[in-house]
Amino acid sequence: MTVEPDRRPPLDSRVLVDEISLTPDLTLELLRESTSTNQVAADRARAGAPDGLLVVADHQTAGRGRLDRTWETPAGAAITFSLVLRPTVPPASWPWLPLLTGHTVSKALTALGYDSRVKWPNDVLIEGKKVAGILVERIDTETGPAAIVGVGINVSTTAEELPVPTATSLALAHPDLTPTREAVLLGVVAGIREGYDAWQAGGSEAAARLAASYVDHCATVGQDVRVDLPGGTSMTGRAVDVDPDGRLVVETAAGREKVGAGDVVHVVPE
Ligand code: BT5
Repeated sequence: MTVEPDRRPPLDSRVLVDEISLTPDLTLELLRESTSTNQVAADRARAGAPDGLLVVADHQTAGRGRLDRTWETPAGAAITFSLVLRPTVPPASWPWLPLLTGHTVSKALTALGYDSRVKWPNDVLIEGKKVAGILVERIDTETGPAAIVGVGINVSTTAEELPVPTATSLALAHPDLTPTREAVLLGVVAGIREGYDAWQAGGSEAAARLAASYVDHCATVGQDVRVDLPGGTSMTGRAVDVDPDGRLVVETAAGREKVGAGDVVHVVPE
């Protein structure tokens, strides 16, 4: 997919409106430009927006990553959206939401022909490079807690435009496949909605199936890793599993450790 950066078309609102209106449990708010869709979706949820509000920005100018990091996407090259969800699963199950999102985004990209995997907890990789980032935030609203599920996917971004060398785009990973941004967006959103609904409705059996499927498709399990922990320390070892709470299980020299949050680096042997 070679699209000249200055000739990228805007998202076709008619295609998105037509498709999304066929899905009763989604409502579309399409913004030509937005600072951060997670910010807008959180504002809407606090103002009472129901489960299923989908805020899409054609161009996001101040995208947010985890831990105050930024998410950078040139106009017309990426997909940036946030979905308001109002989970009814027990609080103990919430940590699975980011993992579920990464897993379903990866599955949707696989259905479009990409060889995609998840790096724990939810970076979506193609050939070891990050093609999509996910930021799930829990917020309190007057009608109960809501989850803001934010997803950014690099679609036609060129190597020069990517902010870091560890990133890739769909176009760079597989130039022969040329899905439109609309097709990628609709496929990914449908995948998240479907996976989320099955998980919400299916109780402990669905949770166990998700965990098994996640572990099977997680690029991290079985790898030698370094985990940079939020406190500034790090640990190294072999990632061997994901526990029922969604934590990464790492076999270290000092025994098995469980990690609930951190940045994983896959250590490739020299
Ligand atoms: C993430 O954070 O990966 C979460 C990104 C979530 C972005 C979506 S877009 C729609 C919604 N609205 C928002 O405001 N955010 C969400 P983290 O794991 O902290 O990774 C951030 C790091 O990824 C940065 O520090 C860069 O190193 C790198 N990065 C930034 N932009 C990137 C890009 N376009 N592609 C790949 N890597 C990128």
